[in-house]
Amino acid sequence: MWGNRLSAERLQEEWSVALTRSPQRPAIMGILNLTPDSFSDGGRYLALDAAVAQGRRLIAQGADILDLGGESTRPGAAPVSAQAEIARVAPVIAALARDGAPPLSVDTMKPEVARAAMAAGATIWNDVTALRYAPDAPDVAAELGCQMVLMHMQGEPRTMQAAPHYEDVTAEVCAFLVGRAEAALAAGVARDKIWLDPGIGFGKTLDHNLTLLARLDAVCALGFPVLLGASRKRFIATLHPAAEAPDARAPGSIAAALAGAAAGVAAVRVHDVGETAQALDVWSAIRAAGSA
Ligand code: HH2
Repeated sequence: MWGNRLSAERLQEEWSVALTRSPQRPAIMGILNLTPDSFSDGGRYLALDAAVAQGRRLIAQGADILDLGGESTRPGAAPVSAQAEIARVAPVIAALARDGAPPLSVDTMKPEVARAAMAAGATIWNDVTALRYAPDAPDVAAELGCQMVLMHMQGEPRTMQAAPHYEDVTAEVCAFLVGRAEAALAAGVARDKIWLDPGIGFGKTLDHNLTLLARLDAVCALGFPVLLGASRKRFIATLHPAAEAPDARAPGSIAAALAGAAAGVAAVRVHDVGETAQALDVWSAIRAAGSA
Protein backbone atom coordinates (compact mmCIF):
# COMPACT_ATOMS: atom_id res chain seq x y z
CA MET A 1 0.00 0.00 0.00
CA TRP A 2 1.45 3.37 -1.01
CA GLY A 3 1.16 5.27 2.25
CA ASN A 4 3.20 8.32 1.43
CA ARG A 5 1.67 10.09 -1.54
CA LEU A 6 2.20 13.37 0.22
CA SER A 7 5.88 12.66 0.44
CA ALA A 8 6.19 12.06 -3.29
CA GLU A 9 4.47 15.37 -3.92
CA ARG A 10 6.74 17.05 -1.40
CA LEU A 11 9.76 15.62 -3.13
CA GLN A 12 8.71 17.41 -6.27
CA GLU A 13 7.91 20.67 -4.52
CA GLU A 14 10.55 20.89 -1.83
CA TRP A 15 13.47 19.07 -3.39
CA SER A 16 12.56 20.12 -6.95
CA VAL A 17 12.86 16.48 -7.93
CA ALA A 18 11.53 15.83 -11.39
CA LEU A 19 9.84 12.47 -11.03
CA THR A 20 9.46 12.00 -14.76
CA ARG A 21 9.09 8.23 -14.78
CA SER A 22 6.34 7.92 -12.20
CA PRO A 23 5.32 10.05 -9.25
CA GLN A 24 3.95 6.90 -7.68
CA ARG A 25 7.18 5.31 -6.63
CA PRO A 26 10.09 6.25 -4.39
CA ALA A 27 12.69 8.64 -5.73
CA ILE A 28 16.20 7.29 -6.23
CA MET A 29 19.12 8.76 -4.32
CA GLY A 30 22.29 7.61 -6.10
CA ILE A 31 25.36 7.03 -3.92
CA LEU A 32 28.67 8.64 -4.84
CA ASN A 33 31.36 7.85 -2.28
CA LEU A 34 34.48 10.00 -2.64
CA THR A 35 36.40 7.94 -0.12
CA PRO A 36 39.35 5.54 -0.33
CA ASP A 37 37.64 3.00 1.94
CA SER A 38 33.85 2.78 1.52
CA PHE A 39 32.72 -0.82 1.74
CA SER A 40 31.37 -0.96 -1.80
CA ASP A 41 32.78 1.74 -4.07
CA GLY A 42 35.74 3.02 -2.04
CA GLY A 43 38.74 4.30 -4.00
CA ARG A 44 37.05 4.48 -7.37
CA TYR A 45 36.18 8.17 -7.50
CA LEU A 46 39.04 9.98 -5.80
CA ALA A 47 39.96 12.07 -8.83
CA LEU A 48 37.64 15.00 -9.56
CA ASP A 49 37.07 13.97 -13.19
CA ALA A 50 36.21 10.38 -12.28
CA ALA A 51 33.83 11.53 -9.54
CA VAL A 52 32.00 14.03 -11.75
CA ALA A 53 31.76 11.46 -14.55
CA GLN A 54 30.25 8.92 -12.14
CA GLY A 55 27.78 11.54 -10.86
CA ARG A 56 26.69 12.24 -14.43
CA ARG A 57 26.39 8.50 -15.10
CA LEU A 58 24.15 8.01 -12.07
CA ILE A 59 21.95 10.91 -13.20
CA ALA A 60 21.70 9.45 -16.71
CA GLN A 61 20.73 6.09 -15.17
CA GLY A 62 17.83 7.69 -13.31
CA ALA A 63 19.06 9.19 -10.04
CA ASP A 64 16.64 11.85 -8.75
CA ILE A 65 19.12 12.95 -6.07
CA LEU A 66 22.87 12.33 -5.62
CA ASP A 67 24.33 11.67 -2.16
CA LEU A 68 28.05 12.52 -1.94
CA GLY A 69 30.17 11.30 0.96
CA GLY A 70 33.77 11.96 1.96
CA GLU A 71 33.98 9.68 5.00
CA SER A 72 33.13 5.99 5.21
CA THR A 73 30.82 4.93 8.05
CA ARG A 74 31.70 1.24 7.86
CA PRO A 75 32.96 -0.33 11.11
CA GLY A 76 36.71 0.26 11.42
CA ALA A 77 36.89 3.03 8.81
CA ALA A 78 39.64 5.60 9.36
CA PRO A 79 38.41 8.93 10.78
CA VAL A 80 38.77 11.92 8.44
CA SER A 81 39.31 15.58 9.36
CA ALA A 82 36.69 18.14 8.32
CA GLN A 83 39.25 19.79 6.02
CA ALA A 84 40.02 16.52 4.24
CA GLU A 85 36.33 15.72 3.91
CA ILE A 86 35.58 19.17 2.47
CA ALA A 87 38.46 18.79 0.00
CA ARG A 88 36.90 15.52 -1.20
CA VAL A 89 33.28 16.59 -1.55
CA ALA A 90 33.10 20.35 -2.21
CA PRO A 91 34.78 20.44 -5.68
CA VAL A 92 32.60 17.57 -6.93
CA ILE A 93 29.42 19.20 -5.59
CA ALA A 94 30.42 22.50 -7.20
CA ALA A 95 31.11 20.85 -10.57
CA LEU A 96 27.83 18.88 -10.57
CA ALA A 97 25.85 21.92 -9.39
CA ARG A 98 27.33 23.91 -12.32
CA ASP A 99 25.95 21.16 -14.60
CA GLY A 100 22.45 21.82 -13.27
CA ALA A 101 22.35 18.41 -11.58
CA PRO A 102 19.32 17.23 -9.58
CA PRO A 103 19.36 17.96 -5.83
CA LEU A 104 22.73 17.17 -4.25
CA SER A 105 23.03 15.73 -0.76
CA VAL A 106 26.13 15.58 1.44
CA ASP A 107 26.59 12.51 3.63
CA THR A 108 28.44 13.86 6.65
CA MET A 109 28.25 14.07 10.43
CA LYS A 110 30.27 17.28 10.62
CA PRO A 111 28.53 20.67 10.62
CA GLU A 112 31.60 22.34 9.02
CA VAL A 113 31.40 19.89 6.11
CA ALA A 114 27.64 20.42 5.72
CA ARG A 115 28.22 24.17 5.68
CA ALA A 116 30.90 23.91 2.97
CA ALA A 117 28.76 21.51 0.93
CA MET A 118 25.79 23.89 0.98
CA ALA A 119 28.08 26.76 -0.06
CA ALA A 120 29.22 24.60 -3.00
CA GLY A 121 25.64 23.89 -4.13
CA ALA A 122 24.20 21.01 -2.08
CA THR A 123 20.73 21.40 -0.60
CA ILE A 124 20.40 18.27 1.54
CA TRP A 125 22.35 17.26 4.67
CA ASN A 126 22.29 13.49 5.20
CA ASP A 127 23.52 12.87 8.75
CA VAL A 128 23.92 9.28 9.99
CA THR A 129 24.24 10.63 13.55
CA ALA A 130 20.96 12.58 13.30
CA LEU A 131 22.61 15.84 14.46
CA ARG A 132 24.33 14.26 17.50
CA TYR A 133 27.98 14.46 16.38
CA ALA A 134 28.58 18.05 17.48
CA PRO A 135 26.68 20.17 20.02
CA ASP A 136 26.04 22.91 17.46
CA ALA A 137 24.79 20.53 14.74
CA PRO A 138 21.03 21.24 15.21
CA ASP A 139 21.66 25.02 15.20
CA VAL A 140 23.77 24.75 12.04
CA ALA A 141 21.03 22.70 10.34
CA ALA A 142 18.47 25.39 11.20
CA GLU A 143 20.80 28.15 10.01
CA LEU A 144 21.55 26.40 6.70
CA GLY A 145 17.83 25.88 6.01
CA CYS A 146 18.64 22.71 4.09
CA GLN A 147 16.68 19.47 3.81
CA MET A 148 17.75 17.30 6.74
CA VAL A 149 17.95 13.49 6.79
CA LEU A 150 18.00 12.13 10.35
CA MET A 151 19.16 8.50 10.55
CA HIS A 152 18.97 5.97 13.39
CA MET A 153 22.16 4.34 14.62
CA GLN A 154 22.77 2.40 17.83
CA GLY A 155 26.28 3.15 19.11
CA GLU A 156 28.95 4.67 16.88
CA PRO A 157 30.33 3.45 13.56
CA ARG A 158 33.56 1.98 15.01
CA THR A 159 31.77 -0.36 17.43
CA MET A 160 28.12 -0.42 16.36
CA GLN A 161 28.13 -4.02 15.14
CA ALA A 162 29.81 -5.42 18.30
CA ALA A 163 26.62 -6.36 20.18
CA PRO A 164 23.50 -4.52 19.02
CA HIS A 165 20.60 -5.00 21.42
CA TYR A 166 16.94 -3.93 21.42
CA GLU A 167 13.86 -5.08 23.33
CA ASP A 168 11.65 -3.95 20.43
CA VAL A 169 13.70 -2.70 17.50
CA THR A 170 10.82 -1.06 15.60
CA ALA A 171 9.48 0.81 18.63
CA GLU A 172 12.96 1.92 19.72
CA VAL A 173 14.02 3.11 16.27
CA CYS A 174 10.74 5.03 15.89
CA ALA A 175 11.09 6.61 19.35
CA PHE A 176 14.66 7.64 18.57
CA LEU A 177 13.67 9.19 15.23
CA VAL A 178 10.79 11.13 16.80
CA GLY A 179 13.18 12.39 19.51
CA ARG A 180 15.72 13.57 16.93
CA ALA A 181 13.01 15.24 14.83
CA GLU A 182 11.89 17.07 17.99
CA ALA A 183 15.47 18.16 18.70
CA ALA A 184 15.78 19.50 15.16
CA LEU A 185 12.43 21.30 15.39
CA ALA A 186 13.40 22.80 18.76
CA ALA A 187 16.57 24.21 17.18
CA GLY A 188 14.50 25.82 14.42
CA VAL A 189 14.66 23.31 11.55
CA ALA A 190 11.39 23.63 9.62
CA ARG A 191 9.09 20.63 9.89
CA ASP A 192 8.86 20.23 6.12
CA LYS A 193 12.64 19.92 5.82
CA ILE A 194 12.91 16.79 7.97
CA TRP A 195 13.36 13.27 6.62
CA LEU A 196 13.78 10.08 8.67
CA ASP A 197 15.84 6.93 7.97
CA PRO A 198 15.78 3.70 10.04
CA GLY A 199 19.51 3.14 9.45
CA ILE A 200 19.64 -0.38 8.06
CA GLY A 201 22.94 -1.98 9.14
CA PHE A 202 23.84 0.67 11.71
CA GLY A 203 24.02 -1.19 15.05
CA LYS A 204 21.67 -3.96 13.93
CA THR A 205 21.78 -7.73 13.58
CA LEU A 206 20.27 -9.59 10.64
CA ASP A 207 17.04 -10.05 12.61
CA HIS A 208 16.90 -6.35 13.50
CA ASN A 209 17.38 -5.38 9.84
CA LEU A 210 14.71 -7.80 8.64
CA THR A 211 12.22 -6.70 11.30
CA LEU A 212 12.73 -3.06 10.34
CA LEU A 213 12.38 -3.84 6.63
CA ALA A 214 9.15 -5.68 7.40
CA ARG A 215 7.86 -2.79 9.55
CA LEU A 216 8.77 0.22 7.43
CA ASP A 217 5.09 1.12 7.53
CA ALA A 218 5.58 2.05 11.20
CA VAL A 219 8.44 4.40 10.29
CA CYS A 220 6.39 5.93 7.47
CA ALA A 221 3.49 6.43 9.90
CA LEU A 222 5.60 8.88 11.93
CA GLY A 223 4.51 11.55 9.46
CA PHE A 224 7.82 12.46 7.81
CA PRO A 225 9.15 11.31 4.44
CA VAL A 226 11.30 8.20 4.88
CA LEU A 227 14.61 7.42 3.19
CA LEU A 228 15.68 3.75 3.05
CA GLY A 229 19.35 2.75 2.67
CA ALA A 230 19.72 -1.01 2.32
CA SER A 231 21.84 -1.05 -0.82
CA ARG A 232 24.60 -3.69 -0.97
CA LYS A 233 24.60 -4.06 2.80
CA ARG A 234 26.05 -7.08 4.58
CA PHE A 235 22.71 -8.62 5.57
CA ILE A 236 22.23 -9.45 1.88
CA ALA A 237 25.34 -11.65 1.86
CA THR A 238 24.31 -13.19 5.18
CA LEU A 239 21.05 -14.28 3.57
CA HIS A 240 22.72 -15.24 0.29
CA PRO A 241 26.40 -16.16 0.74
CA ALA A 242 27.08 -16.19 -3.01
CA ALA A 243 26.70 -12.39 -2.84
CA GLU A 244 29.81 -11.95 -0.67
CA ALA A 245 31.25 -9.30 -3.01
CA PRO A 246 29.35 -6.00 -2.45
CA ASP A 247 28.89 -5.46 -6.20
CA ALA A 248 27.13 -8.84 -6.42
CA ARG A 249 24.37 -7.62 -4.12
CA ALA A 250 22.18 -5.64 -6.56
CA PRO A 251 19.35 -8.22 -6.68
CA GLY A 252 19.07 -8.36 -2.88
CA SER A 253 19.29 -4.57 -2.71
CA ILE A 254 16.42 -4.28 -5.18
CA ALA A 255 14.32 -6.72 -3.15
CA ALA A 256 14.78 -4.43 -0.14
CA ALA A 257 13.99 -1.32 -2.22
CA LEU A 258 10.73 -2.94 -3.36
CA ALA A 259 9.82 -3.72 0.24
CA GLY A 260 10.39 -0.02 0.93
CA ALA A 261 8.25 1.00 -2.04
CA ALA A 262 5.41 -1.22 -0.86
CA ALA A 263 5.58 0.35 2.60
CA GLY A 264 5.54 3.89 1.20
CA VAL A 265 9.09 5.16 1.62
CA ALA A 266 9.70 8.38 -0.27
CA ALA A 267 13.24 7.62 -1.46
CA VAL A 268 15.76 4.79 -1.62
CA ARG A 269 19.54 5.35 -1.34
CA VAL A 270 21.23 2.98 -3.80
CA HIS A 271 24.47 2.14 -5.60
CA ASP A 272 22.82 0.34 -8.55
CA VAL A 273 20.74 3.20 -9.89
CA GLY A 274 19.75 1.91 -13.34
CA GLU A 275 18.75 -1.53 -12.08
CA THR A 276 16.75 -0.06 -9.19
CA ALA A 277 14.98 2.44 -11.48
CA GLN A 278 13.94 -0.40 -13.79
CA ALA A 279 12.59 -2.49 -10.90
CA LEU A 280 10.68 0.44 -9.39
CA ASP A 281 9.21 1.47 -12.73
CA VAL A 282 7.89 -2.05 -13.33
CA TRP A 283 6.65 -2.32 -9.74
CA SER A 284 4.78 0.99 -9.95
CA ALA A 285 3.25 0.15 -13.35
CA ILE A 286 1.90 -3.15 -11.99
CA ARG A 287 0.54 -1.33 -8.96
CA ALA A 288 -1.11 1.30 -11.14
CA ALA A 289 -2.71 -1.38 -13.35
CA GLY A 290 -4.08 -3.09 -10.27
CA SER A 291 -5.75 0.06 -8.98
CA ALA A 292 -7.05 1.30 -12.39
N1 HH2 B 1 24.28 4.04 4.72
C1 HH2 B 1 25.57 4.32 4.50
C2 HH2 B 1 26.02 5.65 4.49
N2 HH2 B 1 25.16 6.67 4.66
N3 HH2 B 1 22.95 7.46 4.99
C3 HH2 B 1 21.65 7.20 5.18
N4 HH2 B 1 20.78 8.20 5.33
N5 HH2 B 1 21.17 5.91 5.22
C4 HH2 B 1 21.99 4.84 5.08
O1 HH2 B 1 21.49 3.68 5.15
C5 HH2 B 1 23.39 5.06 4.87
C6 HH2 B 1 23.84 6.42 4.85
C7 HH2 B 1 26.55 3.21 4.28
O2 HH2 B 1 26.67 2.90 2.92
P1 HH2 B 1 27.83 3.43 1.94
O3 HH2 B 1 27.77 4.92 1.80
O4 HH2 B 1 27.76 2.71 0.67
O5 HH2 B 1 29.17 3.00 2.63
P2 HH2 B 1 30.29 3.76 3.46
O6 HH2 B 1 29.67 4.28 4.71
O7 HH2 B 1 31.32 2.69 3.74
O8 HH2 B 1 30.83 4.89 2.64
